[in-house]
Amino acid sequence: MKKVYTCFCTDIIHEGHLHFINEARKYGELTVGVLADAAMVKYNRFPSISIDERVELVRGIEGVSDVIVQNDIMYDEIFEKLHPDIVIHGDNWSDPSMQAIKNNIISLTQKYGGELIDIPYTHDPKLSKLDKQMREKLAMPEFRRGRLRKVLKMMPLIKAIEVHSGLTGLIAEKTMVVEDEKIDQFDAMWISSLCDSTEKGKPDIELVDMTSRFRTIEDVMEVTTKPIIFDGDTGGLTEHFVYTVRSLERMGVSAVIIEDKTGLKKNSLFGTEVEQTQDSIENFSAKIAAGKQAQLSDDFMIIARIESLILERGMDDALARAKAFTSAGADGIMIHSRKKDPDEILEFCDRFREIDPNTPIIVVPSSFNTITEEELSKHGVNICIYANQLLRAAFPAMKNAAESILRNHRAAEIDGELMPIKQIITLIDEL
Ligand code: SPV
Ligand code: MG
Repeated sequence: MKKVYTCFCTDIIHEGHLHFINEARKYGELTVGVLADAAMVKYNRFPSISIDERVELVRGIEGVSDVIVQNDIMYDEIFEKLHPDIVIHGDNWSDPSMQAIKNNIISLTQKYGGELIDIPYTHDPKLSKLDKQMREKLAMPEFRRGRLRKVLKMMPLIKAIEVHSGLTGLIAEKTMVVEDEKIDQFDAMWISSLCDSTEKGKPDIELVDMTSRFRTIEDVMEVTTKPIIFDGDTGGLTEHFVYTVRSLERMGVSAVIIEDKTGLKKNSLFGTEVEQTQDSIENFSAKIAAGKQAQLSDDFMIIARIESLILERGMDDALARAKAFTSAGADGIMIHSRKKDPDEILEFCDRFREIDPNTPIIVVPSSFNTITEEELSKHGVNICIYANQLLRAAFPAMKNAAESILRNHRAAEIDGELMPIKQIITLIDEL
């Protein structure tokens, strides 16, 4: 009997899978690998049931001799441990991530022996609908809300990118790169007050009201499934913040970050160049506690953002606040800096980790942008937010296109720099 191996990355078993198993078992004794949680997330297939449940689901299928957990989307560990004679895969090799998997399997068969056999995918509208419904489930508020806490448990570092519209949401949702045989993508989205305001041509001073900010959330939510972290600015008055918490929870937002400033908030990247007032530890702690008291689900997170380094009040003040805000119930601490050098951020992280090994640390490396995710993770950072890059990328490109049309009195000259209409419309899913 030949040793046959295939990997499953699904939460439901339908006729297509059963057909696939039936074909695969014809080649020999079939072991099915079930892709582990973290690998599924990196591959943009968020599991809606646990790994144990997925293993049981596959174990129950007739014709499956053994079930194991496959820890990585690439097959190195499988070939080292199992030495399969045949690896069976669907014939859906078209996108770059699939190509990378195919190359990986082929190079392993050259090293260890064995062969790769494709089985054609079943193209049945009924089955495609089932797959689509599974994806839609991930977009439901109840499910999406808890997704941030889940990924925090699965992965050492979560990468979030700024989104301010349905289109930027789609970029955060779908962008995937393959490098050094590793597939990577963003884990979460950040709805920045700076970008939400700038997109509307308004200053970042809590001028764009909550109704409008919620509309942005809805636009993003309608077309994506990834968890949303909302920039709640100061949270406003405590009496208002409690309502904001309830609304965000109801919509399916995973977390709100509020900063310890008061009065007319200005963007932190202005630092001490403009007048900004830091809230007292007592007031801000009371705001956090009131928010935690108001929230109805266990999933939702209220994260306290500390502005002591921005306002040059010193490291000890930042640490004292971090301690107080976690005691008041904050589910995470965001520490911000506008220095180019990451030293003060790293010092904060190291010292905070000495007193608190668990509370998630969130950073926004806009100014200290040379530090890598790996270095941040070594210092205990759990969430890295790329807070404004999509907007900053779009603005000069749009301005350039507008200037080119004005200068040339036609659009032909700029066309080569623009995405073809056909490509941009394929980004948009139709129901
Ligand atoms: C935002 O993106 O709106 C932020 C981060 O709050 S920063 O602009 O760096 O203050
Ligand atoms: Mg902001």
